[in-house]
Amino acid sequence: MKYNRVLTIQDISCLGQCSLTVALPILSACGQETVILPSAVLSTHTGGFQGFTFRDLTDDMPAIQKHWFKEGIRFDAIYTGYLGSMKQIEYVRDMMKTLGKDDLIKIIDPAMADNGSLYSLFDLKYAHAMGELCAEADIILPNITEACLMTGLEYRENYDEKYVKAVLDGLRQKSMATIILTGVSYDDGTTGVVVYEDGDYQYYRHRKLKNSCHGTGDIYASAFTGALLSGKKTYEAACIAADYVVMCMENTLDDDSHWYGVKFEPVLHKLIEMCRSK
Ligand code: PXL
Repeated sequence: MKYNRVLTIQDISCLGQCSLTVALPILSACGQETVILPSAVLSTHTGGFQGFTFRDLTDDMPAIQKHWFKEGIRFDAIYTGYLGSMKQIEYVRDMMKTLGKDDLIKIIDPAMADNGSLYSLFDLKYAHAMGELCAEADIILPNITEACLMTGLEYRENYDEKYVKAVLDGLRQKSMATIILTGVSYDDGTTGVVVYEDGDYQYYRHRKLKNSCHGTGDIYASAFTGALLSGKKTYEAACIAADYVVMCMENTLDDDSHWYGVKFEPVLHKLIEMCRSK
């Protein structure tokens, strides 16, 4: 299995099973050296809790970057999720230019929206800036809401393949990145991901357990990144991550008190097995 050094930049929601509190364990479980850069520290995530705290760490970023640069620390991959401010998008761009090894893989999950709405701390200006960052990535993992925000296309709850192709074409006009479009569902019982790579579309369809569970986008992007870095091809990594998210949801749905995230930890060994399988 390949051993890479990956930098992941996203917030720490102290409670909430999302962003760094899932990226770090998942990438580590996938056998990768995981370096973290917290974009902000929140008491909880913003999806359903009231009165959460928010410590913006934007101003710490340039000094951390400078220190790493001076120490000669370079990364095989940089993977970003929920960022704390517009300024951070600039800093991430700069880190992608200065802290990568020659064959750096840039993976951007534009974590900012779901189910037709932006998360509570973001606005359209942020969505536009995130679109510009995605233009510089090698791989992007938007859901349909994020793709619409970045392309200006109308968000629809019900759609067909023609609409999904229009969304992908819209993204393609902005970015040459490989696209993993998540949460693509054509009927009530199934959902899946579309992988658009080198001009080819592939759709991986699987059971739909619920419309959405909090944090599954972050778990998906982290598991995808871990599987890819451990040596899987893009489509295979996309399928492994999808299967893992289904397992995490299955492990959670009987517990109504666990509404704020999914119990990904007890099934982490399944992800490890999938990453290790030939
Ligand atoms: O799961 C995405 C996410 C990450 N981080 C924070 C969030 C959310 C979604 O609501 O609020 C702080």
